[in-house]
Amino acid sequence: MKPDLFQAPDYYNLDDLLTEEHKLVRDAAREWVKREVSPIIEDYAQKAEFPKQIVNGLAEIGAFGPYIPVEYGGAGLDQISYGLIMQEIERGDSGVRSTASVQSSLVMYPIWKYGNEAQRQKYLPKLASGEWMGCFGLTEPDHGSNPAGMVTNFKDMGDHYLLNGAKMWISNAPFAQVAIVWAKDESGRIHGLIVERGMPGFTTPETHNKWSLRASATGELIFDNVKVPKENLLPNKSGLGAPLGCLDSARYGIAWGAIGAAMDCYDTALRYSKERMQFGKPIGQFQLQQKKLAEMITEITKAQLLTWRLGVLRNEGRATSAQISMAKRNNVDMAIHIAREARQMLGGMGITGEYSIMRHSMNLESVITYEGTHDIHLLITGLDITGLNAFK
Ligand code: TGC
Ligand code: FAD
Repeated sequence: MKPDLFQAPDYYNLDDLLTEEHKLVRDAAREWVKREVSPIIEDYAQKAEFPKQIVNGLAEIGAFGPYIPVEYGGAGLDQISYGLIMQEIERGDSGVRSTASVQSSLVMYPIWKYGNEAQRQKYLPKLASGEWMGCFGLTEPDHGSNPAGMVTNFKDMGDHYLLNGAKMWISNAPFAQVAIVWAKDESGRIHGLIVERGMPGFTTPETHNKWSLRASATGELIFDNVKVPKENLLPNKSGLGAPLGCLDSARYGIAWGAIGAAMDCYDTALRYSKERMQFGKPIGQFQLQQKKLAEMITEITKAQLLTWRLGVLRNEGRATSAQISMAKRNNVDMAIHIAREARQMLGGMGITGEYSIMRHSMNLESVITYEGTHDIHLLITGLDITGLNAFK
């Protein structure tokens, strides 16, 4: 792979909107990605393997629980710092950002928000340091966009719960020590359970042959009469709103992350357009190529503004789920279009692993599907503005 020459675009001087702390956090993540992710990631994506050696580094840059309080091992940062870390990591690879998103927003967040003090003390510091990795089981083979229909269930056996069912498409599943599993009780109410690797009847077969997110490990969670201790139930929230609340946090991180992938594709195509000569000129001198680049930087700038504003609203506790949906949908769509255009600008070189663009493009096919598909987020916006529910 070519050396990482990334220079972040900031067409509207958005750095002026960031605090010194934001810039320090972002720059540390950016340097770490250049040093530890860029040199190895293409190889791991080609091998379809998660680079486990980067887990400690992810913990050191605060990627595991950026906004979780310091007393639980988190970094105690604000929402914009969290977003900037996700942006920088996804600039390297969406699969690495996935690992961090799941750990932070889908495992640490529910333990912090819906768990009791003993659960927080037991799990959060180990998850923040990367000693333990976690995964989040909501999707099932027959229930993806409609998690309310889930069939995974648990029965109260007096001194423990008995868990049965299966989850599919679960990031980090093949190596996670801890799984946050969403399952129905005997009355059909959804609860979160903390399931640990090693509990008899719990297996995590890996999903192979993905063309997307290859450097992230994906798997199933299978529960065959798993005895879950009663103290592993998350006591402070139940119902579908509990997992959806975690998704708000993860979708917000993805909105920032997608900007990172788009910035990397734009920056690569811009540099290539000045170096690649055809018909005696750099290709960047042709109007058609300039149109592509001009539209890319315009869309990136709009997404940066949308997302920064969303971060401010989240810091103030005012961001709505529908606003988060809009940013996730817009930014991933923006990034996938930029990846496709940038890939074309590199001609044949664009399909190789010499450059990051094709990997970003393939990765974004997962990002546009997980955490709510492109169409589901459109319908969430539709519901919000009309008051009419397309899901019912
Ligand atoms: P609905 O009746 O609308 O809502 C049920 C309850 O949930 C509440 N709620 C929310 N709460 C918090 N945050 C949100 N975003 C919420 N959205 C809804 C709602 O108020 C209600 O509460 P209550 O108290 O009245 O019961 O639910 P619905 O069944 O009609 O479904 C709505 C829909 C389709 C929007 C929802 O099911 C949805 O978002 N579906 C998409 C599923 C999804 O995003 N799955 C993601 C799986 S995890 C994943 O992909 C991880 S990828 C990780 C990685 O590698 O990065
Ligand atoms: P379906 O729900 O079957 O949707 C198929 C198509 O129908 C989509 O285009 C969808 O938009 C459309 N559709 C569905 N309902 C409607 C409707 N009402 N109106 C209009 N169109 C509709 N899940 C987890 O729980 N944890 C994870 O860690 C996780 N990681 C993932 C990692 C990867 C690499 C991938 C690919 C997925 C992951 N997922 C995870 C699952 C992901 O959240 C689901 O794939 C996603 O929610 C969509 O569900 P589905 O694949 O079953 O598609």
